[in-house]
Amino acid sequence: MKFMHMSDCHIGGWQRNEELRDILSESFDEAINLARKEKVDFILISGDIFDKAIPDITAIHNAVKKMKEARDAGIRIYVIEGSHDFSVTDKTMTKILDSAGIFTRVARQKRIKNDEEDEDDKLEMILTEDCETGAKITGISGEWRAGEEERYRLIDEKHIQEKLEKNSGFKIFMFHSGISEFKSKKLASASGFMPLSLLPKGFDYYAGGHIHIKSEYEYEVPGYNQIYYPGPLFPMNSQDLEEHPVGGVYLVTVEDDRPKVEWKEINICGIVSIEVDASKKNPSSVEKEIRDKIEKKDVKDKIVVLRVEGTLESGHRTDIDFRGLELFIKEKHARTIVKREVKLKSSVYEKYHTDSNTQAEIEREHTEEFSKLKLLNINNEEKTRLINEILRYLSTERTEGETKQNYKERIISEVDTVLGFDKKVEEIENEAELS
Ligand SMILES: [Mn+2]
Repeated sequence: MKFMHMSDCHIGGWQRNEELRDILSESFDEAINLARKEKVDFILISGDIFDKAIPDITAIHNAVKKMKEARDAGIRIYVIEGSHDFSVTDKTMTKILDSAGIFTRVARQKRIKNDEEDEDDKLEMILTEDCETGAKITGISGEWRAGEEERYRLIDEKHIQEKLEKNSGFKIFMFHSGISEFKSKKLASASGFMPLSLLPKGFDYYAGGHIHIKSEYEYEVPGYNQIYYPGPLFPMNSQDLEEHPVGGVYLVTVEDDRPKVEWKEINICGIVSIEVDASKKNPSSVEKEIRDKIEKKDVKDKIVVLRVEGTLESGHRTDIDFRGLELFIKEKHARTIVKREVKLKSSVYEKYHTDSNTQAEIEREHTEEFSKLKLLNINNEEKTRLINEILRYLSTERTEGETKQNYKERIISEVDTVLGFDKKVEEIENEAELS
């Protein structure tokens, strides 16, 4: 038996850069081609297949065409959702593709009502059996800001252990969460981590997603055997483009229920880094230095990551003609350019300044600020969570063909669910009926 494990494809991501969006698509194609070449029995995708619950149509089209090819070649595809393609209202593209038979969602649980007072309901994990290899697969999808942790706490541990003992075959647990015990310094500010003890024990392979750095934990923790995170197929932010430029997948061969795990790179496009220290310089000398550095490098068909840092001696950072530099790099036939301003400051007055580099960091900075406001009778942590979730739903775009009215209703209903208003309304209606 042989399978491929991939994760965090983020198809449709890099929305503001068409070239990078295409490279994402090409990486996915390449991974599926490799699965076919290696004649794997099935493919596991551990969440964040898509960058959004309802992604861009072109991106879906390419990915579905490719997955259909794999299906026609007899390769089964098993998925869970990640924090990106998850939706509280369950209105997701993954649900549609599951119904269409392109792939199978395996994060299936049955809620068992607990009649005892003060005791929570339990979740029974449902195993999906691969028809040809007899492998048993289950898992838990990632939710926004580690919302899945609650689900893990409800797992009926006794039930799953009995099930694992009763069933033969290779057993796989798919998940989309970080593990606090494995959290590195670099990921200190990242969210979506939970204690290892919440992961049910006894599976032969733990197919992880969510962590955008390839990580492996083999036989390090008793009871968990192999925990693997392949990371994304292609870096998803400018920092990772420089620091973790090459993505990939795991190929797992199973003999006598023991997995042999092999790493395969998916490398579509080379990356050239150009760094310039702007300290004690003016905008035009910074520009000249960048041009000189580009001249000396072969950037043809490559992604150019341009990193500028430091405080300018004079002038404003917006005086650096990045647009002109972009055209200059394109003339050299680079595939695309990604600009990284690391702590790039002007010495002159600026209206607004932040040291944060990424959208996520800026959002976090503001969320912290806003969560201090005394608005609702809830704690700061809960406020932060709510702000983040609402921000996320408000940032979803209108899908093609969706009327303004439908779009408005969808957003309102999603935000209602996040705030728990829908349940409140239901309660009030029920009470009204009773009285
Ligand atoms: Mn991801």
